[in-house]
Amino acid sequence: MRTNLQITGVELRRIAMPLRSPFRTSFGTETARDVLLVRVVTPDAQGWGECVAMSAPRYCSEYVEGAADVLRRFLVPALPAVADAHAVKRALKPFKGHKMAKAALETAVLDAQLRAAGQSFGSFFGAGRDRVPCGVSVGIMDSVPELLDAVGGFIDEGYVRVKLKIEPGWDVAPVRAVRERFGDDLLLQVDANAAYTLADARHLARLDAFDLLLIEQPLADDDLVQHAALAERLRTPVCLDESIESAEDAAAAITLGAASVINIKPGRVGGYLEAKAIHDLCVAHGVPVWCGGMLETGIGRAANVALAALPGFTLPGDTSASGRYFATDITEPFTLADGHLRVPTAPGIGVDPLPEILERVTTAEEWLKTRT
Ligand code: NPQ
Ligand code: MG
Repeated sequence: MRTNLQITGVELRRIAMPLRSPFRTSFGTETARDVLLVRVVTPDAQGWGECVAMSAPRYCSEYVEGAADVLRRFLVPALPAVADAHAVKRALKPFKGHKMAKAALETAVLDAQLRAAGQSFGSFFGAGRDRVPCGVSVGIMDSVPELLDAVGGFIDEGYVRVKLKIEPGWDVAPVRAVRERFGDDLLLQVDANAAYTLADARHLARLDAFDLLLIEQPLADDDLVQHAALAERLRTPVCLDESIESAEDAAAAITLGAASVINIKPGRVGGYLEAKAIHDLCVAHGVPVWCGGMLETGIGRAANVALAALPGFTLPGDTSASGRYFATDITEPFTLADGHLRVPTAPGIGVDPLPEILERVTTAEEWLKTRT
């Protein structure tokens, strides 16, 4: 495979994508997705990366303007003139944090590299399947009847697993209602986005009655030790999302007993190479993983679906269809067939933005020169 990619320039593009309905979590309500796209240009191919940071630092410390700033000021200037994705990862390592900004740049380089070599993401990472089963993440609602309507609609669409967003005051009752309405066979899990403390352990143990697949990120991001203590007091398996920003974090969580399941989001951990390393570590330790979602456009979704096809991804992910979030995606939409999404097979991420739609949603463009 060709690994000598001459990077001649990088484009940062901001796009505004209205959400089909507001998405409420324990950290806030979103009505639109503010996305930063990175396009890497080389003589052989161009490549795309999607930065999954949100406009405000509520899910984690990163935010879109901050990601654009660190890319422009530090990360893009640090790119080697000739590189592949592994060399880019090494070149970005001296800069602390900013995993989502790094992931977008590394992914764009990997996409260009694989397009030049004629290899798909799935083939490069060792995907073992040509389609992946999909779950759906359901936001906090104003009432239980509203929630039951939403969940029923997603089940009718074919989603094979339902994840309910929870927070103090919206946990046991909605979970009980969904179980009662849709039965014990529904694959059901919850995500607290760090909304509880260890003082809530007794309350959270009430969820044990509902046979959930897992409870995701109940406590604060940096509370590995307290997650381990909580796990001792719950029958429901504890899954970590926000707490895991690297393979080292995953190793620590497993060693401490803080996570019996891990949600892998390539953006959160600095890219697909690190995501693959976490997958491999978890397979070695017998820890199941699944692919999270950050309301990606088709660009980010394509790569996530390829990752989710790796053998260690034994639980359905949040890799929902484009239509879960957007009336119009910037690529050909990902659609559910029998609860599954097809893994792209074309080179690189395997999809391209549709030029007219991309232009229509673009709010800003910026061209960054690189070393040559
Ligand atoms: C999670 N995602 O697993 C996240 C968090 C999340 C699919 O539940 C705009 C952009 C709104 C990104 C809301 C899902 C968001 C977002 C929630 C990410 O924790
Ligand atoms: Mg989560």
